[in-house]
Amino acid sequence: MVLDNDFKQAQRRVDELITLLDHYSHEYYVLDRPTIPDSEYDKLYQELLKLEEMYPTLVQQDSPSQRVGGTLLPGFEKVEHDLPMLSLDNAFDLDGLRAFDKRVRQLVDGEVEYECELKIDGLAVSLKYENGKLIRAVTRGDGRVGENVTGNVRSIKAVPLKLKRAVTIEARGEIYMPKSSFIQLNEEREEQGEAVFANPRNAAAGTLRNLNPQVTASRNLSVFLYSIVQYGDLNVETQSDALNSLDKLGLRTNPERTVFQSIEEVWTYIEEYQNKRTSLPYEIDGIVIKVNKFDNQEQAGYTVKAPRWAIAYKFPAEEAKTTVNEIEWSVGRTGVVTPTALMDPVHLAGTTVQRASLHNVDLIKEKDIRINDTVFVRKAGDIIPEVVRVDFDSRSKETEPCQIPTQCPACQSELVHLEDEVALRCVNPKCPAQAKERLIHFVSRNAMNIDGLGEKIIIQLFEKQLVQDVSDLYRLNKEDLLTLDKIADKSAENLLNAIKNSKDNSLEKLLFGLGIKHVGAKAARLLAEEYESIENIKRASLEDIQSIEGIGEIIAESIVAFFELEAAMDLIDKLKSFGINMTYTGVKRQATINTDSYFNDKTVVITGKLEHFKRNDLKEELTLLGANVTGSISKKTDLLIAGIDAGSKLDKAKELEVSIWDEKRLLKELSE
Ligand code: 3B8
Repeated sequence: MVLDNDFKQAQRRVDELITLLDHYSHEYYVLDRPTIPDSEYDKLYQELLKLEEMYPTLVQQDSPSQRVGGTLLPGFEKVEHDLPMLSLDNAFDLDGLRAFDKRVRQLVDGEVEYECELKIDGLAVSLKYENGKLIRAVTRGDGRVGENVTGNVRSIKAVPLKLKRAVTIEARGEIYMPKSSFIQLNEEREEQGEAVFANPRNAAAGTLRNLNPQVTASRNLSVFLYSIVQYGDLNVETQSDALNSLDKLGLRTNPERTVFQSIEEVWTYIEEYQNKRTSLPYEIDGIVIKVNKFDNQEQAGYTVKAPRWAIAYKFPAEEAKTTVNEIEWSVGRTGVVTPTALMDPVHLAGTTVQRASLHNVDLIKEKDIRINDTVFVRKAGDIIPEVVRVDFDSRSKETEPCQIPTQCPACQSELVHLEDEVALRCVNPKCPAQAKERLIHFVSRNAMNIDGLGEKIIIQLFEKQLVQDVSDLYRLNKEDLLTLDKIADKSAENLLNAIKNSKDNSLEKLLFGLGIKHVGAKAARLLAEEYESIENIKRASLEDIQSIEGIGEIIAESIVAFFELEAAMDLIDKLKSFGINMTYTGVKRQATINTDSYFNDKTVVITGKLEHFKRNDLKEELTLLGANVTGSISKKTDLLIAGIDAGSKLDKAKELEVSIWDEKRLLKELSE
């Protein structure tokens, strides 16, 4: 068969594009050192998509376009590891390390060298490459048999689908979620009425073991490889050689590694990283110490469970002990009932902690948390308080397992477990707690942004039956407001004004404010930009909505379901009758960068916990004002925005004399 010229040309270009894209994505995701702007990358990527669309036979298995298979996996296939995935023995102090060192020296001839690595707190996986191509990714499982998660791992951009050389190897490493992605993910989930993850490790596990690879693709997982178990033709003699070879093949390794000649030197490394721990962008739970030379590793050998040539030093956790006084059950906007432990206040890593979400019933049962228990708390992602475990030794005999409610704490209707959700839900559409939460959400900053209408006022309005649903806000008059605590003439007028002004908001604020399940601020904006009016959204088909870049099946289904609800349509009609704008009045994103703003061309870093903003939204807002928002402080940084518990970035900013603003200052500047 004679191939026509166009095809041959396309074929060459596709190869070229894949090589280029792989190269840039390696720089971006593996080396953290991009050399071209994202827009340029996207241009090349779009060109590839177009060619692949024109010539479907040119779609290669390892093309960057094939990272996300859209299909749902039918559970995970069990796979037996060629070589078992062992775990590591632990040491908890210098004595434990000295004992390890002594044993190693008894087993090994000659001098011993130790290679030290950070112990990443994620999930172990094994990656198999055949002739340079990723063919299989398997979790550790029980060490002998793991789960085939290839589909999901293929969507992690830090995992190359193709190595720089056509080798056949098996590499192992740790998949993790960066701290900032974890915090952002939880903020988004909370906003969308979904259950949040307890810590980055759980979030990574939930993401990797999600049956929809698109979900995995949409969350920011990454990987560090730490060993090779099948070497192919690689010629390596030490652990440090092995890691360097992984680098050369394009596999991501952690750079914070060092080789030492004695266990005393190893201890200085441990102390150093114990101090640096909170400033790293990912969670570590210790240091792994490995005999560096492979012939020495062989001499040391293995137990059935673990190598004798390595040990994990576990950091003493930054934990505090306190007592659980009460478990509070609260009902969210979407009816999810969430338990929170109320505890004696205790000082932990810079703040006082007295509440910690217990997330769901399964977690309470699993950890067997009871009222009056002494518990250990820590901060997940360095910010979010988490109950780690119960101190069973100090449990008194009188405690009883925590009572799980069967009725809604607000409306007493029967609670349910929907499908395979872990969440306990109140499904009463008239539940007052949900109505209250919906109101609070409706007036919040990213929704209708009604200034001055805080939670306390909403609760009063609701309890005095002045408002039932969000449309009633627009019915309020001055006399109504004057019946509330601490509201005088002037503040009543201000409130009425703020309510009135909110009628002119652009569609995306209303859409977000309606609290449609899974529709966060970002999805609302995409919908508003695409359809421009609520009528158009109502008319749109599932396929149509789903075709919007950034909106998946789950969101699309939820939107369609919402607009089919009679109650939803009634509410929208009521809002319309009060003159609430239902069209998009914003300017499409690209055009809105404001070059007059203070932030234009400034390099800005955001750190710590923010009270007034969702981190992601703030980032977007500043970007629209022309700022370049980055993750780490350097000489190029113009401004640090420091929330609560700002930590090491704040120190570094001070050191480099970077301007530092707190949220108050930022709010002031933004309102000007
Ligand atoms: C042998 C070597 C298990 C591990 C290992 O960052 C073995 O090396 C292991 F049987 O679990 N979490 C690391 C990490 C974990 C392991 C490792 N190295 N850096 C980690």
